[in-house]
Amino acid sequence: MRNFQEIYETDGLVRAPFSLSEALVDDMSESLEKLMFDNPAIPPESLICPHIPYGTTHNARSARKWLEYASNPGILDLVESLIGPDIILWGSQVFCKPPNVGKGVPWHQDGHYWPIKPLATCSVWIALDPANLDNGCMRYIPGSHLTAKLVPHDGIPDENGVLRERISIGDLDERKVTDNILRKGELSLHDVYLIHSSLPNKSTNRRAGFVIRYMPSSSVFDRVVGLKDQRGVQFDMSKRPIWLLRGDDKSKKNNFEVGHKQYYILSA
Ligand SMILES: O=C(O)CCC(=O)C(=O)O
Repeated sequence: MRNFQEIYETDGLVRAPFSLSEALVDDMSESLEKLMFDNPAIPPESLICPHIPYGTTHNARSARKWLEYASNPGILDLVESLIGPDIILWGSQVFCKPPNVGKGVPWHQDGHYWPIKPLATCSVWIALDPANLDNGCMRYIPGSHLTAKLVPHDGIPDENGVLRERISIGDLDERKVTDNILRKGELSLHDVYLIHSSLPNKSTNRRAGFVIRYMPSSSVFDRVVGLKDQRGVQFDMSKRPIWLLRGDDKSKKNNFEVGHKQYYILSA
């Protein structure tokens, strides 16, 4: 039997050995209702960076609670066991697919979009609702991260899609597609090179996931790349604040001041 770390290493995605408490997930769900209410113009599948409790150029108007969720010690212990003790929080997103109309997410590798050098991130996907075949759970290709290479992504004609680019179908081995079915409160962790996607929500049940992105501090969040090489990303990441949640900045090149003070706090 493979252990937690071995599954992450070989498959690129592993389910956590525990669920979050009902009280915490209920609190997150309540925060999600408020987040959607406060951001009526943002599609609920693309609520970017609620963990940043200031208004930035692109993140959803949010509350400090999301930063607390992202700093949860139990979650950080899991992440530490996969990427080591020096952990930087640099991103998050709520992918909430409303019943019947929730959009799918095209096949992609997260790293295609991100200005991190060398490329490294562990994403924690928390199920705020059950995620299953009916409501568009995440799907992935086990082992697709192992080459540690980005495959080509093409532009998508649909301006309103969740992403602007997707992996060319010819580059996919669809026979290996695996569904990441999770109960409410369960969480999975995936690698930056993993090829994954999700289908639209055609069911009558909502499917919401809160994803938190952590990188080892041996990598650098490169704001110059963030500005000039945006690929399919709709916004500028050059002023995004990042947080060193555990350990030291091993690269000694990360900037933990940019983006933290120049914005006012919207709600406590
Ligand atoms: O929640 C989804 O359907 C997609 C999530 C995703 O692409 C990600 O977490 O990187």
